[in-house]
Amino acid sequence: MDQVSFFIALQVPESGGELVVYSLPWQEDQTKLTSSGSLSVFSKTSKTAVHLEQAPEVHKIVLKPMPGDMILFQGGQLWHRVATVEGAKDRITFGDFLGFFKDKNKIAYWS
Ligand SMILES: O=C(O)CCC(=O)C(=O)O
Repeated sequence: MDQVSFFIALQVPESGGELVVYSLPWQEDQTKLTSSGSLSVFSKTSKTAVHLEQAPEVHKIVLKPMPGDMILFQGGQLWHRVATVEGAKDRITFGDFLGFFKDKNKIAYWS
């Protein structure tokens, strides 16, 4: 694993906005099918789709950060989504990413 994401919650919505992280690793041949309220992943190789909320082999954690909390996770390696935000308050986060270049000699940082 050579990439990490970290997010600091600045403002949380009245409802929703949880970060849902699934145990399914991201792979090059996959594409996202849906994202509103759920997430399905389609494999171009096997031509099959996995509905992440319904697949018994896929586990998830649901994180609801409070303002000032920092979440550190493997955002580049694990399928994840942000639940639909409800109410008048926006969800505001400060997000950063760290990862190695291909030759592993340099680290890239972006936010
Ligand atoms: O805002 C978050 O909680 C995470 C967002 C994220 O992982 C992303 O934009 O890929």
